[in-house]
Amino acid sequence: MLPPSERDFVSLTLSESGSYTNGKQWRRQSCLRKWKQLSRLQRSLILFTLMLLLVCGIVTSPTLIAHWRDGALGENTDDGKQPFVLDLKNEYKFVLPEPPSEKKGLRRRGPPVLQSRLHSKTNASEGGKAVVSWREAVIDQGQVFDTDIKEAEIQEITHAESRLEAVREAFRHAWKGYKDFAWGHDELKPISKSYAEWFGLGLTLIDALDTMWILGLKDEFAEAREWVATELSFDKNVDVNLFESTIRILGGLLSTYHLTGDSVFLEKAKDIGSRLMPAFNTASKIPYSDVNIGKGTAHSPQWTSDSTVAEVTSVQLEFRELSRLTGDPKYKLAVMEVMNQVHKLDGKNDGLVPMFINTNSGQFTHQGIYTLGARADSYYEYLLKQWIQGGKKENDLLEDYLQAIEGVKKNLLRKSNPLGLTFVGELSHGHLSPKMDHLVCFLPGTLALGAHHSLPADHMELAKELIETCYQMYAQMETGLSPEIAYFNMHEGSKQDVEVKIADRHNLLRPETVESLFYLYRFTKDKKYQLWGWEILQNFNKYTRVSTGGYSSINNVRDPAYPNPRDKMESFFLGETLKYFYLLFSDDPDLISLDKYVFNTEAHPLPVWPDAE
Ligand code: DMJ
Repeated sequence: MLPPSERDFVSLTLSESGSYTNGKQWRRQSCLRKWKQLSRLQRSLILFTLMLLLVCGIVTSPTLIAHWRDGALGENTDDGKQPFVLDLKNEYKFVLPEPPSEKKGLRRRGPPVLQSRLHSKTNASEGGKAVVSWREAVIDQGQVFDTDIKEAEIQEITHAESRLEAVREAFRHAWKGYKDFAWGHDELKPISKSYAEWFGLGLTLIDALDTMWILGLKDEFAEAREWVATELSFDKNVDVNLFESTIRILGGLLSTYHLTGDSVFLEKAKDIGSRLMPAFNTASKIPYSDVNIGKGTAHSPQWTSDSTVAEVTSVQLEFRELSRLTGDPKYKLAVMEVMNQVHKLDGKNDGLVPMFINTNSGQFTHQGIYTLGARADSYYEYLLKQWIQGGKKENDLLEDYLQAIEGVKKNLLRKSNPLGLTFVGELSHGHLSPKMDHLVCFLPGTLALGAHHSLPADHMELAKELIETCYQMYAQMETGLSPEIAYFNMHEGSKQDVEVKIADRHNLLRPETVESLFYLYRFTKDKKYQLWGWEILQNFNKYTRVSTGGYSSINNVRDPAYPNPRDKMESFFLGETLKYFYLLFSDDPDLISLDKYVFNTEAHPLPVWPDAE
């Protein structure tokens, strides 16, 4: 089989203009002659009948009416950018999913609260003499406006339900690929119909557990639970990355335990948690990056004794929670020691941290570069979230968070040209680079979460500006999907705000923008955030969906004719991206209430401690 880059694609455009054959021309002339031979009355009768048929056809056509309704709601997101893409070798192809049908709108399959809302609305409507027709449209038999349910409201609920169903459908499709070709392994390779192993611990399956629960996919959840109970073993001679295994595996197991109450997940969480602890046995107490969970040994990468700042400061939510559940303080003490040290360290710039920290000296290294992107991102996120998790009492965490946001405002914010988008650049030895990783798009959501928890209102204003920028990182690309890294134009007269270097044109199905859209929608109820998310979901379906199951990262967001699949579905697509889509399209504020849960950086909800209030 050829590698993806060598496969051929052609674009087919269906043209309406076509040349007639001689036979067709002859038939046209003969019809014209016959028409002229008819009397005036006969011609009028025929024309009248044709008109009548046309009018009846329009009135009774549900598709056309639905299309008009969509247009009136301004929801027609078909941008017409994508030609039909056909794979000549027929080995794989991207196919469009069936659009969620409006007719299916009133089916009752959503999460509990949404279901009851649908139910009560429909009942209210029945009380007002309305009936549900064979097409499930609500028909009012009395006066049109004498019930408490309006057609527009039904449309809106139907709309929401069909978007939720579209996410469930996307999940099922991704899961099918994982199940068929990668079951029990770390990641699906959907193009080659195989799998990739990272830690050999069923990473995608564990990352996806709580998503299945939240989406209400009971059958899928049951078979995954069975695998965890009977097949998952951490007694393996394997090196795992402390941060990645904490946020995906420990976080995933803990949150699934909380959602389900099933002790299988807690036992597995305790097992992996204790096996990761050797990472903290360093001279400085700043953990190593890697642990062998079978041997109980830990080490830095071969080429350095440094760890990444984001990694050592983004395992706290999970280990703190493990201490609370087990009653054993050793987990919390280890991770809080890291926070206490980083709190006191020299080398910060207005609260902004460098990207590396040494496991021997406990000092920052490679100083002078400050970013909210890779290697620093979740340090900021976890300052705020630990403060919320612990009941808003740990003042050092809050102080560091507030100072860092002031540091961002003072040192990293700039405006682009021509649209004047606010972006977060990187500071490199005093020089501002207009470079913004997609990873930075977690920030609008985090800022909005802080504002919700009574931090300064201007954090919310900044969040709104930044989410617009993150959306434009998608909208200004030919596929409507964001690159991994964007550069913003700042010069007067620029044609487009976002520029992309050739090496940065890939998209890994990352969640950050969808995550922030979810927070912004939850707190503002501004429908434009749902609309933007809907657009992005459709573009994932257009350009990254693999017909035989699964979704694939792509190499080129600038080429809709050949986005060039990378043959990898990252576990966070199921753990985070699809979960945040679902929560974004839900109008139920109690579906993982942001007053009761904090999401870890892999989208696994952990409880705000009940006794912390
Ligand atoms: C995830 O593993 C986490 O969100 C992490 O914080 C950043 N990288 C990926 C998703 O992009």
